[in-house]
Amino acid sequence: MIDLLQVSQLPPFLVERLEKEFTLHDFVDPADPDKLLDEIGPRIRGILAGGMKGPNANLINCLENLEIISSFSVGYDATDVAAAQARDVIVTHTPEVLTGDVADLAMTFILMAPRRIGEAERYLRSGKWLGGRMDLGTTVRGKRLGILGLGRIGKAVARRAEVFGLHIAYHDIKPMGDLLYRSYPSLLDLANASDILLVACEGGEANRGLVDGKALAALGPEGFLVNAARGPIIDQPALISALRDGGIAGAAMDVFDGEPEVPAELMAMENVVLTPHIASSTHETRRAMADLVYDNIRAHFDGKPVLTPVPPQI
Ligand code: 8YV
Repeated sequence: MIDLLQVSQLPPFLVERLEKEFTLHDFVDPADPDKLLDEIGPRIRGILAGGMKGPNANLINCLENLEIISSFSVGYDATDVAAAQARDVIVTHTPEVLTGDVADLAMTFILMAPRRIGEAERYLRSGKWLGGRMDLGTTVRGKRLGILGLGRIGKAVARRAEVFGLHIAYHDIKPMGDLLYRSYPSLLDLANASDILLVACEGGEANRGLVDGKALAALGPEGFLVNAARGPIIDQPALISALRDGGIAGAAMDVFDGEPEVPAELMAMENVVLTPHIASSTHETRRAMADLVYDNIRAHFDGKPVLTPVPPQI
């Protein structure tokens, strides 16, 4: 059987399916990684990765017979794709199948933060309602939604937001062709012209800290920030300051810099919605992602083209 290295947690149903046809080696948290690699490294022909944990250049380059990395995620910033592709190692991911669920969560956030839904639930549960009505929220309809990164997920959120009567604009480094949405040449221009700023761009080093203190200041004291992409895209200390000092009105986030650790300051704030990276976490989507991870691996080792390769990065 072909040997695969599993570097990230995967759903049990995917592991079980793969184990019927491949030998899987658990490398999620190895006690002695060097010893294990000495033993099995030369046999490894594939890596199973995830959105938050993938192989770095060192690991990729020490596996001389590596042919493919299949990531259980649409985002591939955790894998050193450039290092893999430089060695002609194929990298695959799971686009499309999770777009709907991720967009649904982002749209939920766009409603939740201005309407103060998380805070309202805490208000009721803690018995505060008995002491009087909660403060007012903000209407979402008619507000300006700025989308940073108009890819598959950004577009899917835009379609949902149209139905809720939001005015949509975006900033993207890629030309988008003819769209009905207004394009802004920079994030600052977009943030200036937005009531709600949705982060929907790729993660990775190039975008680390992209949403910085200046962008948050441009969003302004009545603005809301929504992030269901990657935590490090936002300068987290700058966000905490802006939320604390009234620089922005509120935020809703599914991802964090350094997750699963979430800063205590954020946890203590009322004007934030926080979820534990659940955007794609539905039975249906996780099954579809697992099928795609399997299908990519199977296709490759059957000598067929993979279904969803990561585009060339170099
Ligand atoms: C997953 C993700 O939670 O697809 C992505 O990029 O971040 C999420 O769908 C993650 O990949 C699980 O490993």
